[in-house]
Amino acid sequence: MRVVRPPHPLSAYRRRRQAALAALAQAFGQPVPLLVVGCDEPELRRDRQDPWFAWLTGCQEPDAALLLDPARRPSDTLFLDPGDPARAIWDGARLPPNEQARELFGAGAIAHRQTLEDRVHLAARRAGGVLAMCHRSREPGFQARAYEAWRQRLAPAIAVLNAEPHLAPLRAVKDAHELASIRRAIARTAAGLRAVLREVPRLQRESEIAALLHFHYRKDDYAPLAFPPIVGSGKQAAILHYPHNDQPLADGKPVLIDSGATADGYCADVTRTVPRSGQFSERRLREIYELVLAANQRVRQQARPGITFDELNDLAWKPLIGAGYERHHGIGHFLGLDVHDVGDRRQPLAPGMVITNEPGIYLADEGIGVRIEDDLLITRDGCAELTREIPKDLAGLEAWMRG
Ligand SMILES: [Mn+2]
Repeated sequence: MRVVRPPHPLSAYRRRRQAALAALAQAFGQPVPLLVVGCDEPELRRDRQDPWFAWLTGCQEPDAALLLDPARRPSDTLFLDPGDPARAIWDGARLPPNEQARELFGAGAIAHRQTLEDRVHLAARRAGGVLAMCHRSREPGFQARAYEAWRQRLAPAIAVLNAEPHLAPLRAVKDAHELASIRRAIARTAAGLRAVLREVPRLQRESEIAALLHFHYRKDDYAPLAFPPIVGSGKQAAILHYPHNDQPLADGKPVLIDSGATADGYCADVTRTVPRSGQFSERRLREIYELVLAANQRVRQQARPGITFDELNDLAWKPLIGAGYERHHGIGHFLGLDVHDVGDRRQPLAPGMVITNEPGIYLADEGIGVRIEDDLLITRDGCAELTREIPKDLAGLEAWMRG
């Protein structure tokens, strides 16, 4: 039996579950049960565990679910699906819902997935016909689809409320264990970039860079990448989410590399833009690069509790716009279990939040795209640049490319 332990101490998950119930009771003015469904087998293999489910349980089993019922003691039940025993020869055996599994995940109670629907009805009826689930309207994913399926299944007797706006503020502030995971994802990304950047002058195609990143980010434990790498040379560097990575590396042009490893499901998200030759010898590229670097540094200097994304955007882009360049995207996003993690971008930043700092200038006509992206932890009096080990000044990058 393959046993995957939760990456963080069980007390951390318990604390998150308790905080979630408390936040919902506060938001809805009464205790409300919360259902969070884990990914099924195909979804898990294609991507990774649903972030809400991972955050609350640390459980990687397929077809699992968590029900928090504030009217019960203990309030948390983890549902596991042992699956069809005949499938074990194909997919490996699953964890059965027994006492060992309950202890492994530190759940208050454990139950068979078959009993979930009855338990949901019971919990919702006791709460006056309401149940909360997480529905993300920005970039909806697995949980949003589960929300819709359960909403239809439970209507009209039970109303499904959206827990996400009320739980997002909790997940946006990372605890020490989450920060350790993010730091590990970044260390993995730094090691990968260090190994790959020195190869760039000898490589011929974007695909070689992308494939090497996959190798280095996954070789330790086959953890998935945070997202498919974006490796764009020349005019492809000016396509923000360039997905193909299949063109030759153009001589005398920059290569934009936007990628990130994961650790414990947590993401790194780092962009470096480097000259294909290994040297910033083109005057025009240097000029653009320095402008973007200055924007990146302005944001790093000002990122602190109380400041908003709007203010950081002004700091980053106003001088660039003043110099005649266009703003194509926001300065950054929250980072965590999701690459574009949950959190309210209109609210002031607070200690424990992790954001990206990624200004860029994109000149497709000139075959130049430059983005410099770091990951920042908001601290009590400013921010810590978690990606500082990865150079971004011209000399530092050239040194890494020399090997
Ligand atoms: Mn990013």
